[in-house]
Amino acid sequence: MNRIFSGVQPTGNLHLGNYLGAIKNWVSLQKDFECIFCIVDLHAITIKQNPKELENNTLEVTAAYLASGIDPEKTLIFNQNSVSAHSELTWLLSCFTPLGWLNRMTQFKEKAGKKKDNAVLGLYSYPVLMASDILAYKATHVPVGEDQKQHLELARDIAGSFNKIYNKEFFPIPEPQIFGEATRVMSLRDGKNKMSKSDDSDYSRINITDNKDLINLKIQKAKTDPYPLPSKKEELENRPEVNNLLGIYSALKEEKLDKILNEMAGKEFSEFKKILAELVISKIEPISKKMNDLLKNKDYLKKILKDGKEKADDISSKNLLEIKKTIGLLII
Ligand code: AQP
Repeated sequence: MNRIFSGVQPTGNLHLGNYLGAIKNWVSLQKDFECIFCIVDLHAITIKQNPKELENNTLEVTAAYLASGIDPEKTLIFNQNSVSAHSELTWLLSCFTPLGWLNRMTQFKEKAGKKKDNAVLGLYSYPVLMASDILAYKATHVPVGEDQKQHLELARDIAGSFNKIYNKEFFPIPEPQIFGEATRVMSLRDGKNKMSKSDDSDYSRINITDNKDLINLKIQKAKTDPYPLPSKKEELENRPEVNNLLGIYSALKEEKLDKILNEMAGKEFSEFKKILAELVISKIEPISKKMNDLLKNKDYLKKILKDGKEKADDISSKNLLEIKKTIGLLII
């Protein structure tokens, strides 16, 4: 049986990268797969969070899921901390994860920066929590943006190693699903850095909650270069900002980049940016309006999370029990 697991951290500033790299793809996957989409609040606290904001951001991501088209009738939506199997399994799997594997993780190196000794243990073991999220449900597929590929590989290694130690196909080896023309949406200010929630410049990203005027302004101000738009993919190689804007356009339009290049070749950026801004607004504005409506009824959002939690608890607690028995832990 195929089962999908993925999540978004409730760390504020949900952006176009999160939408194109993750949420938009999830909406289509619901048709063919059993899906579990989590709001990964335990991952969020690996970086210092303001308690009130964390709570609000959790509801905001829930609203963004629903407003984008995730259907709670078909799909499980819940917040990670409410299902204890995630934390419990993290301890168990951390006993199967060599430090050498974790030492290779580039996200830890980037986020801990030069002050590695001050970084918290949770930031270091973040990928084990991510492996637990997936393996607690024996998920077979994990749709993510490019940036999470390395963490997913670690989850595959942990699953494989556990299976080998106990000589059984206990965990399916989860497959990454990386879709579309915008698997890595880059900053609007610097095409070499990914669009990110934590970038100090708000002009580096399009937030899902940005209004029409702000989206327009951010796209007009987006970094480009003095040359017209090219006609071939190869000509994009040394033009990361142009590549990024065309990738965003192509992903939102749901058309191949080659087709977009054909249409746009030779245009000036002033003209392309207008067309791009219109498209972004037409896709993002309805989501942000719906989100605002949903956020007026927090009890409804909490009810969705509670229903999801109950079903998620049911699946994950059974798997956790099996894992404990496999390891030889005495269950009283
Ligand atoms: N720029 C991106 N392009 C494509 N996909 C992206 N994702 C994130 N950024 C991009 C995908 O969004 C999903 C949820 O991500 P997350 O909430 O775990 O956050 P993150 O990856 O930590 O996002 P940020 O914005 O990069 O946060 P900071 O600034 O804190 O590092 C994932 O599937 C991710 O691949």
